[in-house]
Amino acid sequence: MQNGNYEDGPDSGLATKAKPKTKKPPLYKVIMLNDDYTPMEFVVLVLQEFFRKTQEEATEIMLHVHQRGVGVCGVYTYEIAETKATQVMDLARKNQHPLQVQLEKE
Ligand code: TYC
Repeated sequence: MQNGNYEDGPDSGLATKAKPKTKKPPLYKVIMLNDDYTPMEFVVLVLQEFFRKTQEEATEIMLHVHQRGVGVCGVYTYEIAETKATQVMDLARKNQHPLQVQLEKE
């Protein structure tokens, strides 16, 4: 009989309650590393354009990375994180900046 929790009678010991199958995908931080050569303005622009930060947020993150060596640009599913990291590194390389970003599993 299909009757939810009581499928095999009361106290059968079988856990038959339907669990909602909403598996969350793993998330990845896009981490930005400090260096001595990438201009501050370029980092702020990257944070605004690729990570949808306001100028104030972008400046705050850039200064954090500048002072502490590393900071989080955003958290995404793997494909989005990987795409953003690649786009940022491509743009940096085209502008001859050594800016590095990495993924870190949450
Ligand atoms: N340290 C760089 C400078 O003084 C600025 C900078 C900040 C570079 C953040 C990279 O991820 C970075 N021009």
